Amino acid sequence: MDNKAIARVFEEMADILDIQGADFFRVNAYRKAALTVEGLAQDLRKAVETSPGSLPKIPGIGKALEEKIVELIQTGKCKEHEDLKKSFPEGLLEMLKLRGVGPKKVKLFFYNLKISTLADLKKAAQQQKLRELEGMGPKSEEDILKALEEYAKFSSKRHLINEALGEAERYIEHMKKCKYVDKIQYAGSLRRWQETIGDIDVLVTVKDPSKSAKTVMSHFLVYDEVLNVVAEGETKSTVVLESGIDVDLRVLEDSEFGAALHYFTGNKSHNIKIRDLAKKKGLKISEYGVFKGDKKIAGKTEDEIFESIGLPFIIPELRKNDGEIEYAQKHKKFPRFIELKDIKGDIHSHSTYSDGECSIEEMADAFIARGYEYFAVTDHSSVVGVTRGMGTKDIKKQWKEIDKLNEKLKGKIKIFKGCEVDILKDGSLDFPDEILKELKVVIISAHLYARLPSDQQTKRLISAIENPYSRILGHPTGRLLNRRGEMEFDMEKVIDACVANDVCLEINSHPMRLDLTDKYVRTAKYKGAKFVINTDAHNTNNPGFMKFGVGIARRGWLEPKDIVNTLPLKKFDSAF
Ligand code: DGT
Ligand code: CA
Ligand code: CA
Ligand code: ZN
Repeated sequence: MDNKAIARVFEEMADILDIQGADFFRVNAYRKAALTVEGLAQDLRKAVETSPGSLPKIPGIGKALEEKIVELIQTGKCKEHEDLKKSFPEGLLEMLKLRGVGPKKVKLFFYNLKISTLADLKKAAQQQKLRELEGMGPKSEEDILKALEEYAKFSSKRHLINEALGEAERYIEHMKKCKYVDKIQYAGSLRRWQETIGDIDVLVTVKDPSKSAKTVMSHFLVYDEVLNVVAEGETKSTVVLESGIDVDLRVLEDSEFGAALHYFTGNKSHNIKIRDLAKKKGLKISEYGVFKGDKKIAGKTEDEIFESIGLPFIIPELRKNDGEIEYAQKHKKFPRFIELKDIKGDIHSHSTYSDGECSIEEMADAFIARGYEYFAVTDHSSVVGVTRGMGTKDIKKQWKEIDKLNEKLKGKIKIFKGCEVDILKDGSLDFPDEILKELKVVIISAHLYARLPSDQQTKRLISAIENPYSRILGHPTGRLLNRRGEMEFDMEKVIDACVANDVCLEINSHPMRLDLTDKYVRTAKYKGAKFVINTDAHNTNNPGFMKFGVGIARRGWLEPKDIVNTLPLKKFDSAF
């Protein structure tokens, strides 16, 4: 069991305990342990193998958790986890994914009506049994049916990009241990940084193909995490990993690597257009190379492929056949698009003042480690979840802590005061002006009332955008990938209102959100909008999500100048 699998076990224990009503500290201890383990650079499995039964000292992991980690590594299981699972139907964890359903409701349904699957829940709602329960009524019963419908519609077999990327990187790591592997690269939707991934495509070249292609292929099949071999061939195989993700591997000749990389990066529609363009020039493009008659004129690198048909290199993120090829033909050169290194700070983050898992100081350390010059603490206002949001008293207490930390961390990082303030039903904000005016970063977000009619939703959002204290529209569509669709509203009008009121649009980098998505980003850019790319970090690992938001921004053709948090500290402080 590797670090990631251990973290998954702890996370599941936290969810189960949460539903069972264990106290916050116990639940959070597991959540934090999951985080810590996942974030460790060192492979715990190896540590236990070298000195059986013991672990190196890990900050934040006490004796009891340490024993569980050793147990997990040595036996693949841990008794407490198994006991928790025994006492607990699996379907309950899935229920947490429904809109408006948290541990409290899961508990209510389970202990009163023995509802333990989504199917049970649907039946009970249809039979109007839910409305009898405490705190429920016909309206909330109706909401559950809608949430179930939504979940059925949006849950899919596509994988979130962070999961797919993690799997791909670990697999490639494994492949590199085979000494015959030369070049290796993932292609497909993952290389294009698409927000969800169907399967992982990996391309590999082999040093001495006639002798060693077979060895490379068998090395691919013996990977620890392979659950099933779906297809096995000399140059192409497909496996399913334990996480449920499929991986396609292709073994190539070095002379065709560029052509194959271009072909398997796609997308299909881009490929077809490129092929047609080549045809017009009397060339033929395939996954093996570019050919003039029988003569191969390019194939080894992707640069060569583009060059052979008279185009500049097109970054994978743009390859969607929505204008990139025409642009390349016309301008012969692309602007320099945003890169991760351009980001100077993250201005949407949470701490234990609301639903974050870590203290402000712990978060500060995580942002310092990324080399940022600043970040903003933007905990929730009180409407969300009621018990976990901040009231006026809390936020004033938080300011004092931020002031102290800014003293302490002087020269290392600057912390800005902020808030992710809820947009109320009528478009007003969930904090009074006397609070808002003290804040540098006011993110306005709609978490509730996602189902208002489109007209009303548009009005609501615009009226919040027009509030003079609003600076950023947070995760604008409210979608959750594989779970919930977008709120319905007139996007063009909302973008126009943002431009008119100098409110930035957020690209929320959380892999479950990736909101705004690229097509709206591009629309907004041409309307003159400004953007921020944030991670909405709720713990010290989440700042690592930034690259996914940057991927979306690149897919939306953004340059550094379009994005406010590329500004260095001084400029940001004076300009924002
Ligand atoms: P995914 O896996 O659904 O997230 O999306 P992709 O884009 O990774 O698609 P996948 O894995 O089916 O195929 C990888 C690439 O191979 C795809 O982006 C383009 C190329 N490709 C696949 N099938 C065709 C095809 O029929 N024609 C052309 N021109 N290219 C194809
Ligand atoms: Ca794919
Ligand atoms: Ca594929
Ligand atoms: Zn939010």
